[in-house]
Amino acid sequence: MTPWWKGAVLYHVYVRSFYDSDGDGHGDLPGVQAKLDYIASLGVDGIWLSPIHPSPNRDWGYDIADFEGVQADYGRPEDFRRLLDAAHRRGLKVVLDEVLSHTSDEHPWFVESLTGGPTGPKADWYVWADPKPDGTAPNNWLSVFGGPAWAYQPKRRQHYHHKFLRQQPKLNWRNPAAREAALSVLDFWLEKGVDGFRLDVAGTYLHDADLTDNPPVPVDERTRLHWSHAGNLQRHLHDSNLPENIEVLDAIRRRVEAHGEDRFVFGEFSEEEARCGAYCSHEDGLHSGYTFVMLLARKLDPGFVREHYRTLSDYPLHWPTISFSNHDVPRTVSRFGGGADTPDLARMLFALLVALKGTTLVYQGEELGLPQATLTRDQLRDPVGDLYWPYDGGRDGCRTPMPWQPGETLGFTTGTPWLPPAAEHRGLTVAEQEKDPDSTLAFARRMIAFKKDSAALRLGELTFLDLAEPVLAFVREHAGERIACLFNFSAEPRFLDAPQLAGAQLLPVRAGDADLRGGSIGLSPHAAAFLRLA
Ligand code: TEU
Repeated sequence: MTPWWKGAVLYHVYVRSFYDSDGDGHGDLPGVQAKLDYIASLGVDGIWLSPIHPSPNRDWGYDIADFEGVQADYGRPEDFRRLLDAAHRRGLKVVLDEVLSHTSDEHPWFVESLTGGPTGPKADWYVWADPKPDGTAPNNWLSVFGGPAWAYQPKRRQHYHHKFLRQQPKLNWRNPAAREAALSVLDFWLEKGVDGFRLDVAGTYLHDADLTDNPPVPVDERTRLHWSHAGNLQRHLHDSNLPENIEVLDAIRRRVEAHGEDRFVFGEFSEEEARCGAYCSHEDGLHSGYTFVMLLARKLDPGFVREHYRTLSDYPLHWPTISFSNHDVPRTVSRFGGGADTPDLARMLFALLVALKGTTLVYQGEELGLPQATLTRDQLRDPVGDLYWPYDGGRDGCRTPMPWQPGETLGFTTGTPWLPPAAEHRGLTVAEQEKDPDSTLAFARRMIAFKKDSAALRLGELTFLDLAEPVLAFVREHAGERIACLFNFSAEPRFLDAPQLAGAQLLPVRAGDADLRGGSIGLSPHAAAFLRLA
């Protein structure tokens, strides 16, 4: 039987900014529950919740101090139970974000590892190393968030490794007891009935035991990288993305499947598609995964999408997860040069996201075609922006509150919002778009329903068609159903020869206009069109 997650659409809820049920200015679990009918109305198969556990919030929940608890800001454990039941009643799966590569420095494991000294019972639960003889850090590894990936602790006269903030010490997955403790977090939540996990930075569980230096990134490659901070000045070859990391992913998958074949586990990986392909195949590793390749793209380029799938096709058993937008990167419409006034672009990007082969991740607000929010220096809450402004504005511009209805806080809270509702989102609220059958929201619903109804779109193989660029075209095919998917990446109308489409039937689901005449087709600017092939 085909597992539910193959070709499913998951809605990514960034809890802190979704809906505030009690007026304290940030989103919470009862807030998510209050909006479940809206989520279900999109036609999605489930939700992925950003981390819900207690956290000192140095990195907004990605620094966890108690893996089995619920962040007090978000509610009580009963609130999670209610949300889970309410989601299940609506047929929605619930996937948790687990951050098992590192913990908060306030996690009792780390406190014990630090204070118990080099011989204590948890001494090796984190990656501790002596300074070099000259007193400097053990090697040249850099943190993704800038600066050295090592912090010196006088208590142990040693450094500990942190791939992100120094308040996010790396857990030592080479230590069997630490590994078992991390794996049992999965048991705990699966026993509570969750349907699966999104694993944060799943390529980073294992580090090179010899602590080999990382090589620098060649200068010409740096321009390709979106993040300007120091972590991207070297290739993370030895602190992460090790081939043997698959052995940990395998153990995770087995652990998850022990609770039922219907549980789903997918990972977040860095830019390396090939590694992601190797880490997640239907035989080994995780069920699925996604990289930052589509998330960092800034140019609408058919060649780019082709190349992404070409690399993945080296791993025929790999089932991709497709994500264009999340809480870490600028919102899609803005990244590709548009804004609130380019709904055509927003709809085409949404259509492409849903039509590509894989499990689809929709980030809250993507269905509304939201552009990136502009914030001032004093409004920033993300440590990355705070540290690197103005070179890197951080990630707050994609984390502003979900716009529900017109009004000062856009219906997000009755209190003072933790991040300002975006001026750019006025006029794009859920309430306003609900009234308009031509809105981006209405289109998003049609597009998801189309995927649900079409086995080709959900499960089909993807084959690119040779049409003149900048039109991207591919066929999705499954069990005799063949759907051609066409996307005009240009802001100009395009007329092209398309003998492959002669006799095809143009389907009513469409963004913009399409006109099929014999062996040629016309597409309006940023149109997305679908055709049933004989
Ligand atoms: O993000 C992974 C991450 O490392 C990204 O910062 C990525 O490397 C970069 O954008 C690509 O250049 C995850 C979470 O999604 C993020 O919110 C956390 O801050 C991070 O892990 C640490 O837990």
